[in-house]
Amino acid sequence: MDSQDVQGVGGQGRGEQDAAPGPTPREPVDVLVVGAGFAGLYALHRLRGSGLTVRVLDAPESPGGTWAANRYPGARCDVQSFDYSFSFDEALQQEWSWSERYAAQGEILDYLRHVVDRFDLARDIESSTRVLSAVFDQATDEWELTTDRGETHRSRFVVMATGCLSVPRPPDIPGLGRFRGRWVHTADWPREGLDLTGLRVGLIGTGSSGVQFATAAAGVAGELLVFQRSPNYVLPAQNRPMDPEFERELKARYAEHRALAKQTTRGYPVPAYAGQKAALTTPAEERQEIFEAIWEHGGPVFTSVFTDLTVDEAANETAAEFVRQKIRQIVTDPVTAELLCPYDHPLGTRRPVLDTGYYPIFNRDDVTLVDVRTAPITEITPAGVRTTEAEYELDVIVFATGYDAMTGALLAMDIRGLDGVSLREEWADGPAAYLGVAMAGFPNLFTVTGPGSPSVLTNMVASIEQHVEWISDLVEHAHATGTRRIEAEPADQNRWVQHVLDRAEATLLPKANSWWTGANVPGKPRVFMPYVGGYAPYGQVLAEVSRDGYTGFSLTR
Ligand code: N01
Repeated sequence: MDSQDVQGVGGQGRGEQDAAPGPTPREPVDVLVVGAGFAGLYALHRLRGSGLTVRVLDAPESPGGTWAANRYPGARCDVQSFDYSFSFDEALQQEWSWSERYAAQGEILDYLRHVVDRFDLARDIESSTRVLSAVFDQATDEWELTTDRGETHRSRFVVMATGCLSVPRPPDIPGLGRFRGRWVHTADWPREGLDLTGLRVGLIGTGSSGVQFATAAAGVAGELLVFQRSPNYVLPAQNRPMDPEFERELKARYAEHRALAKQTTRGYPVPAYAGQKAALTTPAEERQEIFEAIWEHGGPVFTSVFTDLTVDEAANETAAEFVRQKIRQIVTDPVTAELLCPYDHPLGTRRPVLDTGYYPIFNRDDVTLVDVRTAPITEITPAGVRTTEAEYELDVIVFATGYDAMTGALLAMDIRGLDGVSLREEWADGPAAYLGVAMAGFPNLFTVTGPGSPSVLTNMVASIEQHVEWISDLVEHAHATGTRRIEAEPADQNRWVQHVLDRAEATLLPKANSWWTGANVPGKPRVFMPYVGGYAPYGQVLAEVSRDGYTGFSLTR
């Protein structure tokens, strides 16, 4: 989406106006997969490897999911490259080399293109094909998906690999249509690029996307104005070029490293000293040393360094104040430094933001922090942004305003299960899914990293592999046993949903207004969506469910 294509945000593609009257039915397949990011690509490879016929339908013009969409300057992953990559194929992980500790967007997209070629995936992927609806046919126990190409696709099983952060939130500020300059959303950066050299650029949004963009744009833009509503705790990634010696050593024991990752709560190992002690019972001097060590180590593991940071507000405050002290040390203007300090939520209750030099940009003369909490933005004017206090003239406005996360992509489609019941209605008060992978009343349909699974709290690639493998095993089992219908039991689903809520409530995580709770989207039910139980413990639950004959599911032949 950019100023020339406002419609792109919010799940609408080329639109129904292109659709020929009367959809054309396509040859049925065993499994339809929706989405061709990490999840869809692996689902295709894995299911095809079981001898099933699989077709992937994907709205963008080429595969890559979030890494094809987020082409904004500075876009980079906040999980280390050698962890944020597929582990299912030893040869793949041996042959691929990451150039940095944290991979930039372009490199991850190159990796995914390599995966597509290496496993000959392209022949079963239909790009530029947006699924508009999915309807369960009770007579045949099959799904029928209708696309914006005016075609219908049928299969017994459907895997929704639609991503947790794939529906950008459109800017909801009045007046945008009148803006004379150019505006863009970070999640839909122009493919041809956008030269910001010398321009007056305004950035709205200071989450992960905004922070990365600001860091990259400072010094390129003639002037950068960062409109900040809520400060976040921005932690250092400590990114660096990949050390060839480290890479050699890691690759020599890659399988062992992955096996260790499978036993962790995050889906990747953390330093040995992390998670050993409680902050409140550790003497202040030692606590400070441990915070310093993990700050130097870098990465999102900061929030796991003590056992009590996410469950005890006083413990959390020790970490929060450590970060505020760092901000005050880095940012020389005390007023700006104080504005950048978060006080309104405990550290880690919103997704931690990782940076590669964010706070120092505020020491530059050409970067200004505009506090839009005390003086909110009222409108976009033809010249720029107006707040309750001033008007700021701009050539470009960059919106890093986030996503309708976790449920947005699923609910953008009209999904109808048994008796025509719609998922939108079922989820009107918040998402409910058994194990975060299947919904009662929607047989044979599975979600990869859906709400109620650890997903966004973990290394997404590890969680994707975990889900794809489990779903594939179930589909293979069904195929082998002539099972026509797999359905989550409502009682088991209710128990799981309650368990997910109880586990979240035992932590500080639901306390903040975050996209984890849906609080960033007006009108969205406020429910803490991911499962805080952790990657490995959740994996054990999945393993027990399948070992015991798929408890909580009814399997009908
Ligand atoms: O989105 P966000 P994001 N006026 O929702 C502000 C992943 N990710 O795209 O906090 C003014 O976090 C809003 O302000 P407030 C990662 O999981 C990963 O940055 O609501 N401001 C907030 O500052 C991440 O968490 C990577 O007060 C407005 C911002 O917009 C997730 O994606 C990189 C506003 C939205 O922040 C989402 O991150 C990028 C308004 N009207 C993303 N409306 C990496 O791997 C919204 N805001 C590193």
